Amino acid sequence: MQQNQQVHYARSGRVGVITVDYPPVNAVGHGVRSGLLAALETGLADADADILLLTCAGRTFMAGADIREFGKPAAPPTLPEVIARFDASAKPIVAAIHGTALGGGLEVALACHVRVALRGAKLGLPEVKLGLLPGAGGTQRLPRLVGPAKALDMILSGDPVSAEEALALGLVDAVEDGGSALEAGLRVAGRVLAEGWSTRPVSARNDRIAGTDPALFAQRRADLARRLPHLFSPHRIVDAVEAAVTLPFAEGTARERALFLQCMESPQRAGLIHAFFAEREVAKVPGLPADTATRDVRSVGVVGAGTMGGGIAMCFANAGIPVVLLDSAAESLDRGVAAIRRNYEATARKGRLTAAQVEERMALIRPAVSYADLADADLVVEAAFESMEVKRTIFQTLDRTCKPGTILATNTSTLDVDAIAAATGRPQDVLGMHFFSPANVMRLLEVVRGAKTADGVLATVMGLARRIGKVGVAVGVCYGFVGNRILHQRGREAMALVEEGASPAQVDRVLTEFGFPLGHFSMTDLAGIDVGWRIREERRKAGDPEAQAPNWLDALAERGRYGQKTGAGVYRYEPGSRTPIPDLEVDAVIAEDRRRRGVTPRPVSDEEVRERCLYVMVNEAAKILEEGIAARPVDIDAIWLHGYGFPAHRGGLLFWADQEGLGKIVAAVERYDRDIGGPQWRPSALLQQCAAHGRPIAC
Ligand code: T1G
Repeated sequence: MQQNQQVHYARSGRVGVITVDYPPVNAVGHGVRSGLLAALETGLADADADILLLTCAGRTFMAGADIREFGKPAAPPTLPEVIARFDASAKPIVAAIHGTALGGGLEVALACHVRVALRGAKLGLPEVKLGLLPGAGGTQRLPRLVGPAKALDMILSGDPVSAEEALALGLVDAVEDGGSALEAGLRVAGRVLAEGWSTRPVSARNDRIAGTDPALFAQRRADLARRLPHLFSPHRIVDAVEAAVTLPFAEGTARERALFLQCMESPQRAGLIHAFFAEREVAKVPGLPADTATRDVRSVGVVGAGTMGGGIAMCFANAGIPVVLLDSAAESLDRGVAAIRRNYEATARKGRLTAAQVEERMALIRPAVSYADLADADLVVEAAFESMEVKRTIFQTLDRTCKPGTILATNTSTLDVDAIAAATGRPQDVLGMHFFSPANVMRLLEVVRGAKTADGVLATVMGLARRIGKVGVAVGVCYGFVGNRILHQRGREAMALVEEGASPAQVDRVLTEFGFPLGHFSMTDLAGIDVGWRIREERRKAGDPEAQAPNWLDALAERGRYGQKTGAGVYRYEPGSRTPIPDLEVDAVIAEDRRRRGVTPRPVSDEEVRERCLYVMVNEAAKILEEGIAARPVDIDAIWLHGYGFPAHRGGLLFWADQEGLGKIVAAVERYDRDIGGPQWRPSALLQQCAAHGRPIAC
């Protein structure tokens, strides 16, 4: 049969070698599927090949089905068809795994008869993260190798296991050190022939599933009903693995396929795959050539050793980049360094860092009190108090101190990056790097492009974002940039709903039922009510005409109720607990606020809460697109997915808006514009146009 350029066949001694070569990750698309079949047929027909070896070129074994083909008709041969032919092969097949064998890639390896992994390789079935389940035999073969309980753990978490753990589990038959996957595969193929290793197909092995207690599945279903009632595919995964245990292989495989197709049709699959690609798409900034020259970033400075500065310093240390952490006050510096150590030691206690790694990372962070220590840094991130005067002074000092070419970034969340850049003689080297608290945890990084920021500076920081494990999204300059500007509108509506008669707990419940991990007010308690209160007080003292009149949150802050950090805020918290408990004292404060405003509370429906909190976000997002503050809808989707916990199974704010229906949203926005008014309800022209022409906005 004709081979193709994505899969090759060659013989090495008595071994027929099948090599997949489809960069960047050997995704199993139509070309690979066809090529695998052709190469298998060639190998089976090769009289001088006693055994076959499946290996991959490039940096990894097959990393799964080609996600870009989802939602389109599957061109034959389907992956299950290919896998069935491997399973039934008259000649034993060894799979040699390196890099990441994931999803359909691992499923092909499971249909082989022997598996060898290079040390450092990872093996997993991450389909659940895409709203799917392993649809090419994974739910039927994995339990036959590692047992149904461990198979459920792996498939429900979607997390890979190391080569060593795979060996211990029985997922692979050997782990090899050194050399290439091809070399390891040839060694093992030789041993299989010489030592007579078992080459029984996995599909025919039943010892690991025999006698499984049915209670296992009942227990997993109960756990999922409690933890993930809103997700679709995890529950189908339990059904599929149960079929592996209760049905003959062929029937179990048919059941798996039916369940897989149900997941494929689910809107959650569409949402999760949109979220998968969104995270990668935003790294490509429109109008910024991929070959834009970038600057080396070998060392970094951070100005400000507070919560944000410390977290930012950790981001770079975690990536192995030396950091000078500067604070003008020695005691603040000591406190900041101690907080960083506490963070690392807490991670070590959870087993995610060794003590040696803690020391390695601490050694990368050098405390300093003099700006002179930043002179040679390639990048400096300022994370000082949110005051324009303070920041301009810092940037003037950095401008005088740092070597030419140093990139100067501000972590400001509300101030004008162009005004900060204007304090220096190098505005082309200035931009915003807006981290989200806790900076060492949250993946979002808004990269705020100033009017004069050079392309090379933007490209450097976008590449650096990926290097430190962040999802970098390029945004323009406006109050709150993109994420907080949208959050600000949701907050305004959430506050108004409570003033009108809803309770904070009702608003939060509607948002958590939608899929947010925290409601608006629980999140406020986590971030600290005092943060917003101080900014509002600053604007009121400055006589800012835009400043908001004091509200019931300010009243709580004035009572010292800052949120979790003080054990009470919008909710109260038992010592050591983060569980929000409604508090009658807060109800009284809200009632007093209503009386002061002359408001008679009214019943507010959950539907009104949902519409006013979510549609105002969509409307603001559309305005942000109109203004060019975000270049594409996918940028806004990625920002809310990775900065604010927008439920990934809904794809992203604007992806979800299309699924919700723009006509429905626009009609509601226009109604609230009439009934409530205010800038937040002025309908976005772009949103109205998309709705009027039946055009999606997340295009
Ligand atoms: N299909 C298509 N493209 C893929 C892909 C895939 N499975 N995986 C990665 N890419 C692209 C990605 O979009 C990017 O493209 C480039 O490869 C490098 O990826 C039947 C149904 C493998 C750990 O879920 O987890 O099999 O932006 O930037 O950081 O049961 O990619 O360069 O144009 O992420 O080194 C199951 C998903 C599929 C694995 C590498 N498999 N991929 O990470 O590089 S469903 C997955 C990953 C399935 C079967 C079911 C990661 C990676 P571009 P990258 P990386």
